[in-house]
Amino acid sequence: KVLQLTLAIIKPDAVAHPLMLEALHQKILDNKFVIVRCKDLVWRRQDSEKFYAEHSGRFFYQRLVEFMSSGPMRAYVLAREDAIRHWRELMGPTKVFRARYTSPSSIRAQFGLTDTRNTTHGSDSVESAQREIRFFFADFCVEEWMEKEEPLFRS
Ligand code: YYY
Ligand code: MG
Repeated sequence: KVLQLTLAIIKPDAVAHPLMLEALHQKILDNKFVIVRCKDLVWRRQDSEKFYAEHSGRFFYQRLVEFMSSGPMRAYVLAREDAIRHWRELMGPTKVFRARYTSPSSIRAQFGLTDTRNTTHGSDSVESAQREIRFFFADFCVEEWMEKEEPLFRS
């Protein structure tokens, strides 16, 4: 099976809590994701605005943008078979109370504080994964990784 790449973020609420950060990092490893790239960073407000441009105008945009540039976060490029779907499944629904009701063992159900401070991000399509990986890791070339490194993981 061919590996797929996704972009995952551990958001500032979770990075601020050392045990939460540790637990989430471990969850990535426990779920058979390969960590292809990983870095800690802080967004300026304009980075936050650009990344979430698709939501500009929504009622939650300002609080989202403010929160995402409020402190350190951790970004990952993760590889797995069906990585995009698996990571989003692991995160659970966007809204924390819905997550607690419908997917009680998901990350957002277990660690999320509010609909904004919901611990993690995951790309939602192949196209957004491409764009988001480039957003964080400008020098990372998806096509090159697929050609040169992905085959190393095949059995
Ligand atoms: O992809 P996902 O993160 O699950 O949700 P989106 O609908 O793309 O929203 C992005 C981001 O916006 C969400 O993770 C938190 C924030 N947000 C919010 O603060 N309040 C809402 N009611 C909905 C989304
Ligand atoms: Mg989204």
